[in-house]
Amino acid sequence: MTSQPEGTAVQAPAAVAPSGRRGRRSADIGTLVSRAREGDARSVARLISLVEDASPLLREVAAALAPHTGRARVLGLTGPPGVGKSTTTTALVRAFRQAGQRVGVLAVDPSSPFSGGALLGDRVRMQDHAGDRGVYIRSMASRGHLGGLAWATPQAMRVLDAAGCDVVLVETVGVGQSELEVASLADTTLVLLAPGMGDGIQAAKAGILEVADVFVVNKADRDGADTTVRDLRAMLSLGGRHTEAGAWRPPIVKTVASRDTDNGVDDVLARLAEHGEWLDSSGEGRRRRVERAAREVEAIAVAGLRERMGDVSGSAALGALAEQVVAGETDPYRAADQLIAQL
Ligand SMILES: Nc1nc2c(ncn2[C@@H]2O[C@H](COP(=O)(O)OP(=O)(O)OP(=O)(O)O)[C@@H](O)[C@H]2O)c(=O)[nH]1
Ligand SMILES: [Mg+2]
Repeated sequence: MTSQPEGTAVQAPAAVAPSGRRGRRSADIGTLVSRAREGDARSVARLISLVEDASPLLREVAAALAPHTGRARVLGLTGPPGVGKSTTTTALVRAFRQAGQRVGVLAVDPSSPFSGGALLGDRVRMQDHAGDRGVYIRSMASRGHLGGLAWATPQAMRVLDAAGCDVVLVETVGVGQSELEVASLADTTLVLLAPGMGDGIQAAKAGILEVADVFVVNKADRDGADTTVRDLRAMLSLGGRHTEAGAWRPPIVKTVASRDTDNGVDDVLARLAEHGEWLDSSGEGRRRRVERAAREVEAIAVAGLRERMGDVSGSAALGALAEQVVAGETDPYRAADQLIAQL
């Protein structure tokens, strides 16, 4: 979630549906949500499209979803390009399915034309062909505005949550800001690194050390995996949030996600389960969710204020206040207060 929304998508939450056909549309949204809750993939897809396209019906969608949300566990996966996020996601989906869980996947790819999300979709849809309705996969397209994407992702998560997913996996390419965003969306954040990726360790230094709940050193079939693990351990021992008393100490797991068996994914699942228990027992899980909601409300409110401020710029009221400032009758601060009071 970005705190600086921009572009058309983020203005949409403040938009109000045209009143004329509201009744009929509300009924449609209610039907869509009911069908999505029954596991109808097409209804889930339509709801996500509505939120992704920042449809004017967003408010109705959000209101209809709200009573059915709050159950899903959100797992964020982030890390440098090519580290194996999609492969790991696929392996995790398989494991969660084997455990009887319903899984939603959002592949958030703000830039790459070689979307790992698309690849992943193809791979897991093979299971869909076998009749598995327990997996829903969606690639979130950027449509050119990052802020919009960051904003649309929590809405899409909510759709999957309401649709009965036990687990929602969110894959984001770690390109700086985005891994912090994914961390703010997730209950548990997995940071993936691979041997020989100097970049990965640099990125870790730059901040993902703080956001990681579980480190995954993938491509452990390659030389240097143990060195990467050692480097990470050394860095973690230097201090930070996780060294405080009672804090969660992020474990490091080695994986070979591209292998079907003996790939370390069971270890990842075990660490995820432990982290889930810690989130519950420490109260941190609740705290994260409240924080997440607060940021979301804030972003929508700020977007709404900006939209209203947009109406103000060039208005007669602003013109009159500007005249008073020029004439020395008031100062810009008082004028701004008056303007805000008029909103
Ligand atoms: N040797 C080896 N290759 C792997 C492993 N995991 C993934 N790969 C390969 O690494 C490449 C990139 O994997 P992806 O899962 O697409 O990586 P990603 O992090 O999702 O990539 P982006 O979404 O483009 O950032 C693919 O060719 C995978 O087959 C592994 O454990 N060992
Ligand atoms: Mg990918």
